[in-house]
Amino acid sequence: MMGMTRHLTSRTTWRFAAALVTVGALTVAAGCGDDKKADSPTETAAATAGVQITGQWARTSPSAATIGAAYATFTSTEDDAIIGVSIDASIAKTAEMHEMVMAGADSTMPVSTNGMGSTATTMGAMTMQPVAKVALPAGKAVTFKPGSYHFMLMDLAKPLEVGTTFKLTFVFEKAGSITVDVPVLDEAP
Ligand SMILES: [Cu+2]
Repeated sequence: MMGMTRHLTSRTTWRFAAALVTVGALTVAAGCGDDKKADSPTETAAATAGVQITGQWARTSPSAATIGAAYATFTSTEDDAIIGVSIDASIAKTAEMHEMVMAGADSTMPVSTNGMGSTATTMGAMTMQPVAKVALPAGKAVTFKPGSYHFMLMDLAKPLEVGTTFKLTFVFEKAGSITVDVPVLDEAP
């Protein structure tokens, strides 16, 4: 116990003014051309309770399109599940949760190849179907992305234009409803 030596420590107090370090977030990403297709988000969820939603975006829609698609990554602190999605009628009539599945060879559903994570699937043999529930295991990031789970925006009120945003509400089994602003982009962020 050295409680009597306070005066010594005061002499060795050093102040480093402006020890402010701005860390450029621009790590030179390994953007080089190895066949890296999986663009998996590496962000981890903060230690807050509930579900964290990151990287949400919607693909711009051609003016003739009546459906749109939106994507996001969900990370829950506890075992949860996403059980619904809703959208304002000023954007689209309804929103649905979809998954891509292998379908019969007669499928003519056009599938965007943009961001497809898998190289082994035959594009023409995949189609999508509504899904009622997607599990969110605790601590595991679940990404909705082109070629996988996605949110389908049915009967768009107007085309989704790059630079705009709209609100999308996700419903979780435990975490309840969470509404986020979804930017419209050309490509995945
Ligand atoms: Cu779909």
